[in-house]
Amino acid sequence: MAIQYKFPEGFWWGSATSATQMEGAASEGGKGLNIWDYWYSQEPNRFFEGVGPESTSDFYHTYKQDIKRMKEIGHNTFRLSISWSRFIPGGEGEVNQEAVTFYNNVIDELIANDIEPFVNLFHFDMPLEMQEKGGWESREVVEAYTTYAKKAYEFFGDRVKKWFTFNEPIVPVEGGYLYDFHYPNVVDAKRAFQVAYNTMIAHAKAVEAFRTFDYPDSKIGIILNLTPSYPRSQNPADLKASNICDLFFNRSFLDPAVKGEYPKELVDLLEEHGQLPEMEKGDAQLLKNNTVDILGVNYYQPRRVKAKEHLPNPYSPFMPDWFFDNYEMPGRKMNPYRGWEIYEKGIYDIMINLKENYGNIESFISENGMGVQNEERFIKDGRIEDDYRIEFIQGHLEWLHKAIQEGCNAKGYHLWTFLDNWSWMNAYKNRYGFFSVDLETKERTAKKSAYWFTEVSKNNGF
Ligand code: BGP
Repeated sequence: MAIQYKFPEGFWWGSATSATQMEGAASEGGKGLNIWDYWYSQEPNRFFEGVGPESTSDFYHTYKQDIKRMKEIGHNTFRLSISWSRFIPGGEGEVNQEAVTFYNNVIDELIANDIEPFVNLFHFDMPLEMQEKGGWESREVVEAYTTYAKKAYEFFGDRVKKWFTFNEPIVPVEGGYLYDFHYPNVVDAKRAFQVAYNTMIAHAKAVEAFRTFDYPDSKIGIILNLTPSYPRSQNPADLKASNICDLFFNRSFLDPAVKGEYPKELVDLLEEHGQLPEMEKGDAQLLKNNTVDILGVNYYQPRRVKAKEHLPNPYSPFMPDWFFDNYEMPGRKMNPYRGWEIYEKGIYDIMINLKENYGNIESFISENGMGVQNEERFIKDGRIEDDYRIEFIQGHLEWLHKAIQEGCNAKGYHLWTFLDNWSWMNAYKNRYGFFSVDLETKERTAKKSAYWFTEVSKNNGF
């Protein structure tokens, strides 16, 4: 078949996952507790069907065979995260030798299979002791994270050439401090902004530390979930709502990470409402000096917004949502399981924005995917026929291809995710993998999309 969408030479084909969601072995190998282990022990009912993070997809024990599977379906790159509480139980102090052995084995096995490891340092999984010290509200924790990052570079930096400080740093802000879907389940915008700000400081310090190492062909970046804010209409009130949304949910991390400074409009808005976080002398310079080399873009769904229908209750806690309402566009295409709109062109709009407003920074799609419930319905002859997922990936790749044709600096595409994995409060509700996982036996079976992806990677297009 003729290839209609050919990608640039050396395009990164692969997938992404995170430690807590995939490794399992939560109380093995000397791992300390993180906030997920703890929260689950306190409130198991808040997790879909009461399934917690203790064994997830068992990658800790099966990494060898799993990496072989990655190779078979055409991965040339793969993103994992290091579990801070596994590597340094408690978050500070001694490095855990069993963790060093595990991550060394994974990294070496990937490289032996010609799969470049992309390593992320923080994917929502704060060590419990660090949370008890105040989590990202505390500068002490920022320092501990910086030390952890240095240790990771020291132990693995000779082989890992792509590093990421954080995955979607805004999600713990939203989940933990605004909307009650991550521990510590606080609802307090002022604290949320402090968490967001200190996370950025931790990020910049980790970038700064990275550059003291002599790894000349390595890069460091951050992974952000960039969700375009589409206004309902061109009415100035709708435009204003979408602009504020963009400031809160995209530019709050994108601008400091890539440009080294916060948008003035955002700072002014927070100041006007008495919500500015505490800053320290030297922070602005730190951010300015430590912008990223590379940006990972996670994209699942667009955000559609409109001007508020009603004035916010002045007695309610301050929220970003004081400035906009979500807009349910009639006829929008939905993934009903996850409740997310599917809008493939969003990927193109993000890339054009990076090209036009962010110096066309080197980037890649670091997550994109479709979570579907009860996929067993689609089993035919022993395999899940996930044509909907193929269609989803293809639709997004077509727009990514167009962006690249127009000069965007996008280097790859990673699916979320390789194996069905544990999705936080949703546990195993929605499945995202190229491979399904039987939760009883942990047996893996390739879905139709895995075979399709093998061809795409082999042909460098479709
Ligand atoms: C991203 C996260 C992942 C993953 C994915 C799917 O936001 O980086 O950790 O979970 O979303 O979302 P969910 O698991 O909520 O369905």
